[in-house]
Order: sequence, then C-alpha cells, then structure tokens
Amino acid sequence: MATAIDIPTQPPQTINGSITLPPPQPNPYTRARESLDRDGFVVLPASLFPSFDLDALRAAAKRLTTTSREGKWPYIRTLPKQFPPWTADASQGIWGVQHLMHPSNPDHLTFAKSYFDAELLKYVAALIGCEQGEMVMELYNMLVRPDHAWSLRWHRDDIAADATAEEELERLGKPGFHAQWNLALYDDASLIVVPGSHKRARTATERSADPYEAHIPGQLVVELKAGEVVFYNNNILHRGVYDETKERMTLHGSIGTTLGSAERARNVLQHGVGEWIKDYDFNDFDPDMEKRAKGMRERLVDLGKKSGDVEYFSKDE
Ligand SMILES: O=C(O)CCC(=O)C(=O)O
Repeated sequence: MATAIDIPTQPPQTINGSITLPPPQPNPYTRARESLDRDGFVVLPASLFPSFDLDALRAAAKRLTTTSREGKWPYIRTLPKQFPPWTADASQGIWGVQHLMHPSNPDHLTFAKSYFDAELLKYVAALIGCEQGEMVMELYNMLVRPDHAWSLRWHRDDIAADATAEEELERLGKPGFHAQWNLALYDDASLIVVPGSHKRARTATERSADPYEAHIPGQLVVELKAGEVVFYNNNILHRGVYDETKERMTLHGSIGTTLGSAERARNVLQHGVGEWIKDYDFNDFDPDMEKRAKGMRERLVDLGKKSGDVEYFSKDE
C-alpha cells in the first residue's frame, strides 16, 4: 500500500535562550517531483489542499453521478468498455463521468474551483517542470463505482499493449508533458500500479501475463484517504480494480503544457473537450482564478487548432 509523502513542518528549537533553526527541509514541490520521477506516482496529503471543499464536491459529484446513471448526462464511461469513445447509453452501467466542467453541468463551477486551485496548480507546474503561464487546460472527469464488479486490464495510457520493448523504451524516454491526478472524495483503493515501471520496458513476466492478472510482481495498491491526491505517470503499468459495493467518486484530472502540445493533442481531444471549451464562460470565478483559467483555456484552443483531426487510442476495447 502507498502512503502519502510526509511534508514536515518543524518549529524553531530553543537552546540556552538562543534560537537554532531546524535544518532546511527540501521544498515540498521538489520532493513530490523526486517521488514521481522515482516511483512513477506520488500521494499528497489532504492537508496540502485546505481550499478543497470536500462537502461541496461530494454533493456536486453525487448529483452528476445520479444524473449519469439515469441516462440524463451523455458524457459517461460505459461498461464494459475501457477506452474512449464511449456512447451515451448508460443501460449497462457506468464507471466514469466525463466533462465535469462542461457549462451545461449546473455544478461546473464547484468542480472548476478544484481544478484551477492555486496550490494544486503549483504542484502541477513543479511536477511537469513548466511555468504557470505554460500550463494547458485538459481533462476533468470522475471515476465512480461500476454497477457490477469490473476491472481494467493492465495498460499504459499512451502505449499500445502490442508495442515492442524498443517502442516502449522510445516512448518512455520522452517527457510526458503533462500531469495526471486522482483526487479521492471517498477513500479509494481502486488504482493498482507497478512502481518504477514508467522507466523500463515490461519484463517477460509482465508481457506474458494475463491482461487481468491479479498479482504482478511488485504491484502496489494506491490507497487514498478522502481528500488525498495521487499524481501518476500515465505510462506507468497500471490498472483499475473496482468494488461495486464501495462508493467511489474520485476526480480524475490532467493538465498539459505548451512545451509538449503536439504530443498531447490526441490524448486530450479524443475525449471531446474541443466541442464545448471554446464557449466556456469563466466570469463567475474570482479574478485570479479567472485569469489562470482563461489562459489555460486559450492555450488548449490553440492546441486544438494546430492538431487537426485526432484518432482514438484503442477504439474497440
Ligand atoms: O480507476 C483508476 O483509477 C484508473 C483509471 C485508468 O487507468 C484509466 O482511466 O486509464
């Protein structure tokens, strides 16, 4: 099981009346980046994000999940399909809700406040290695408990299962140019990763394993407490294993950077964000958030213009 990295805050020590400062602690953003680079994921404690309003987010998440299960929200991840595109047909059940910030969602601002949260964006910039002014708005979706027991196969988000070891290494050697995270609104142990696998080709065991193999050597269940955030490299070997009896409402976001826009175009636009983002109105945001959000939206629209048509990653699965 993974636990959140500990960000210590030590008070000054007093010895014989004089104050000695504690040894300097590494900056928390740097520490998070080191963990992500080393392990392929990093869990951040809820205490780092005091501005997340979990009660408001849960209420908004419940409303949209109910609407989605009733077939009244067309942007859903449907069973039994792992990759986009998904249809709007909820009759076989859902495992995700897409486009939380779509302006037709009455609660879109509640979700947007967590997506454009100033502290979250500081971590995003540090984890990607870019400036705030280079960040690009991408996806904000939600992963929910499926209507029956279900799981995703082992995969890397942007490398096909039949890639050769050379192809895997070539892709893994390039920067990801984005950050992807899960923010759990309820305790969540659905995500399973193989730490360190974001830096190497699959082993012979991993390559020949059943796609739904229950135990891959070294695998680790990422156990999130409500309010915790896991950032992970989306090309780490991972899967989702879902318990239909346990409430799951985990916000699933990604943010990119202009440094890598061409690389990211397919990943983002295959989810259909381009259809509504141009009309997005940020006027209800507080001025700082409005500025951040508008900049990130503009950069996404530019990316859409440059990238043209996009293909789906794995259309039929
Ligand atoms: O359920 C999860 O946390 C993992 C989701 C996932 O692997 C995916 O959407 O590709």
